[in-house]
Amino acid sequence: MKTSIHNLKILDIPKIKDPRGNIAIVEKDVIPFEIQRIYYLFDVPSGSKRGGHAHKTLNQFLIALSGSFDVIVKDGIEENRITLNNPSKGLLITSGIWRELENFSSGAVCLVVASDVYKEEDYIRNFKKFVSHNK
Ligand code: T46
Repeated sequence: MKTSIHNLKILDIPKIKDPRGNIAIVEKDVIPFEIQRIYYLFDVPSGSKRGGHAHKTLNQFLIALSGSFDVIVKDGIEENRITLNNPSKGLLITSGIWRELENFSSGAVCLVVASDVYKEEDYIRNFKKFVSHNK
């Protein structure tokens, strides 16, 4: 089935406000997949770009734990730029979507919750191949 950028969602992460500092909680009901891996991007130099690929089956949930960055999503027909800058919201990117991450602020941390362990064979790192794969 063809995946569209219109299927992507920003999800609210339940949070408890507290004068001592807020707490946001990602329990299994927040994310519509079983969590198999968590990783994070940090110390990203100014002007650096990450991503530049799609996944065949992997679903991911991206949170700007600190600072901000832009996620450009493409489905082969349309594209959209989403700025993540709120640690109590996350972007759900389903499989079959090309993503590029850029415009990282100083101190930005991108937490990624993933539906599977790392598998290089799940990546499509060539945009032309992605477009034909997604047709
Ligand atoms: C994504 C964006 C948001 C591993 O060995 N295990 C891992 O779990 C990951 C994520 C990466 N790696 C290795 C593979 C490469 O040798 O770490 C190196 C850098 O990976 P990559 O160039 O794919 O990093 P990004 O930041 O471009 O992409 C990553 C994820 O790979 C990708 O799924 O959506 O973050």
